[in-house]
Amino acid sequence: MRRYPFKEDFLWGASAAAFQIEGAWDEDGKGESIWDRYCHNPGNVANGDTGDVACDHYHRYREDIALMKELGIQVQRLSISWPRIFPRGTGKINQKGLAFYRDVIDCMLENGIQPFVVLYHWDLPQKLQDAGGWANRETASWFADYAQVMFEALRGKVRFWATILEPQVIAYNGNWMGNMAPGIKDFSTALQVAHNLLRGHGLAVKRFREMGMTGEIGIINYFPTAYPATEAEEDRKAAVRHDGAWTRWFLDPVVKGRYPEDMWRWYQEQGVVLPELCPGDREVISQKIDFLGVNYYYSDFVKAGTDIWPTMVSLAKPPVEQFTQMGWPVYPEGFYDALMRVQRDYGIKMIVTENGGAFHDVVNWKGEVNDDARVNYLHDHLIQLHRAIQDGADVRGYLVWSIMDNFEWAFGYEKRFGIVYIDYPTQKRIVKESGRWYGKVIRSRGTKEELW
Ligand code: IFM
Repeated sequence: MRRYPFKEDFLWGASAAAFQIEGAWDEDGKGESIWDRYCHNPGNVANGDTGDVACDHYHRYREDIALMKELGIQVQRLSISWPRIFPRGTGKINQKGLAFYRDVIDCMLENGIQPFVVLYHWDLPQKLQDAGGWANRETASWFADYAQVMFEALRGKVRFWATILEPQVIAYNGNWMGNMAPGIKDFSTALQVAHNLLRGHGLAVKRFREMGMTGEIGIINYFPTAYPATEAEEDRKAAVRHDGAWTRWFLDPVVKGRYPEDMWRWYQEQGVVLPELCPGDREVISQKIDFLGVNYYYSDFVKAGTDIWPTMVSLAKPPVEQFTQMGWPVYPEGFYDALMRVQRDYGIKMIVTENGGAFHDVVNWKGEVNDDARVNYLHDHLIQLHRAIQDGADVRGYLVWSIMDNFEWAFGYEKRFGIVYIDYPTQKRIVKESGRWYGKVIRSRGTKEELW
């Protein structure tokens, strides 16, 4: 038996997002978001599910925060719903929306939980989408104005802020593949969206500094490690392009102040219309950040091919035995590699802001959820995290996805990621085996042999 002790000041917690748990989609003056619109259009989301009620966290946040405390959560990541604050995206503030987040954060603080606030977790006000969404350069400035309101409203209460969560998914799934809101299918639009998301990020960081905010600010990216499927040179190059599209395109401008040249050239050769770069954009995007949020779930095994244009790659069958309910390969070594790679190529302080798995959970006759598969997933990934830290990765915290089952976007409620089970018809919460196990890891900082 081995032990995997983490340092005393290592931060342990969990994550969730406004649209995925809050519900109350049109209450107390909230405006429509692109995800409300997307769900309400039949055929977009599995089983016709919507975010209208979700986990009803809007009305049950006190109960949920009490549960977080019981589990030993030290840091809880939440996101702010932009249309709750600005129903039309800009203009008049909805005071009830602000009051809700002040109450949630005060309640976390009273319970000894540090709030970690994400400003944009995908629920753009529909009014702004009607004006072109993130493809419109002005959206970045409206985002900074909204961020400024939140900085002022929560000044002194929040230690960790993140601007944009997984810009890759917003740009690609929402605007290239069209399998998420707003459902657009155009690669050039996706790159323009990506550029404005990064500008919005930089403008918000600038405001944060100008306002003399205390605490730390960063951006959260998604890191599927890209491995060549074979040793063939063309597969190696394909993996470099896949990584270029999903990781470097979004991180190089922020940390290194420029888009990756190999990808820029490749896209030109493929006839892609590249984003409009204006004077000053580079400087705005590359504002100094305090940490990078790393989300890791699985890795990709890549070969040269024609399935995915414009990168000209195909995805190979992963060499693993286990897949999650999402069909994602379970590959904890990819987590280690992702963290080491960020350390090597970007040399930046990290917080793991999401890691976890969806599995088929059942409530047994005793009313318990014995989710051994999730315990194993977390166990194996935490061991890799520990290894990466030992080997020099500067990782300061780990937040599991997710504190509770929730609305998994186009997959609806069927896919369960929580360490707390939600019985949607009754809204009853049941702490899963993984929640109890994770609580013990937190309390012991990984020092207890029997946990491993
Ligand atoms: O549920 C999502 C979350 O909103 C963003 N990161 C990935 C999770 C699992 O798909």
